[in-house]
Amino acid sequence: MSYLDDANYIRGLAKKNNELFGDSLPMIASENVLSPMCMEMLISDFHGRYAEGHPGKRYYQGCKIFDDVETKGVELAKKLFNCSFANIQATSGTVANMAVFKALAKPGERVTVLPTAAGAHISHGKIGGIGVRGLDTVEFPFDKENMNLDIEGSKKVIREAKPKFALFGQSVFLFPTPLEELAEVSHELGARVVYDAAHVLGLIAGGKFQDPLREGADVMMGSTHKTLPGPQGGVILSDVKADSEINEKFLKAIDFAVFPGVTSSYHLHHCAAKAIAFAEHLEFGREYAGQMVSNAKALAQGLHERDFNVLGEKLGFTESHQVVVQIGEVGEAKGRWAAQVLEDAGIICNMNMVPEDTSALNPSGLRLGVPELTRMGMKEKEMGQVAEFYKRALIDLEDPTKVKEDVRAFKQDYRIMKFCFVDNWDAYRYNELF
Ligand code: DSN
Repeated sequence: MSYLDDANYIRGLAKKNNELFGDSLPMIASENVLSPMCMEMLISDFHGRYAEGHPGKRYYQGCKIFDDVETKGVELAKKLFNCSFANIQATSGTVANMAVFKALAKPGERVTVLPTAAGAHISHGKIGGIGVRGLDTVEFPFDKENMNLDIEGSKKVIREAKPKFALFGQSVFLFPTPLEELAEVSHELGARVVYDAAHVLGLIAGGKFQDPLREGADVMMGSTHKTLPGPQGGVILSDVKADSEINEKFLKAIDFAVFPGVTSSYHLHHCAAKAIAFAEHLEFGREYAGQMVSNAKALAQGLHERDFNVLGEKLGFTESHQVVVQIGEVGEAKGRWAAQVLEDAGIICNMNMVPEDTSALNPSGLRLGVPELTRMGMKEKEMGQVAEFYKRALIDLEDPTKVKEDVRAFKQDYRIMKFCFVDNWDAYRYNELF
């Protein structure tokens, strides 16, 4: 008996999935598509190898060539973020967060965080990484009208909580964090300032959001596969210089928390692809980041003009790659319904909590992201057409299968990846691999 049919079944599903996303409008804000040069690293021999430690100091033999890869990756990361410390080993954004939580606080110690309904990542909460590390949390107040932290309220929280670290950064992230003021208060109390840049890493690197390492963050974590469109993985960055015993200890603690703390071997093929993604972003990131922000603004405006309740109106809807739409009233919890109708219409996004929601599983919002559409060549003009598809599906309640046909036809003109060194994504993804 052979299981070849099962193996081919999985290959067939992967092909179908490629076609599904190729024909749809993928608008999950945390997702992106991988450049051919990065993808090549994922199927290289690095995939099957082990390395533990740091370049030149390995537990395993056979790492000499990979040492050069990691050394170059770290050098490119430091250049991209204009900083003095980079660790590119974390296998995901959450793993990077876990390492920093482990390095900076012991179980039972107190930290300040944003609530999930205000857009904090799941790892910032008791049910996620913060809870796994056993940390005690006090939440910052959030201002829905400004879609940002309530600055005075947050200062008060920091002063009263006296946290080991103050954690900033969101997964629903429309506007830059007022970091300078809050970092000042944190530092006065001896708390470290931690900024989770998972979503906005590529915007920061492209100079189009905020610059946390210059605004007071001691350490910044990020995902390498969202607005910074590399392989799935994490990175930890800091501009703290090892110029005192305390700072040296701080940086060493971060490295030590990554390995042996939360990784053993750490996906060498992903590290190689991260290095290429950093090089591509150094080359194209400024233009790509600028276009993502312009596209998100254009999409928000297009939706607003079509009578959607787009949050953040007072400040121009968004300064990032995201748009948040509330469907109906908070109590109606229509986010799930809307996300399903959109999927039926060929638009893939996710339901999301808005600040007053109490249930993550029955929220009233949608979070929309433009990183992938931008990477596939769409600009402001196309965002108007995209907004019109939303209107047809959710306001006109047109038959979703009809909308889906039109989405598919529309998408055929956007099959060449931009902002990367080799742009034959179509050939690579659809023909060469299958
Ligand atoms: N949960 C992901 C997001 O979509 O924001 C990040 O890990």
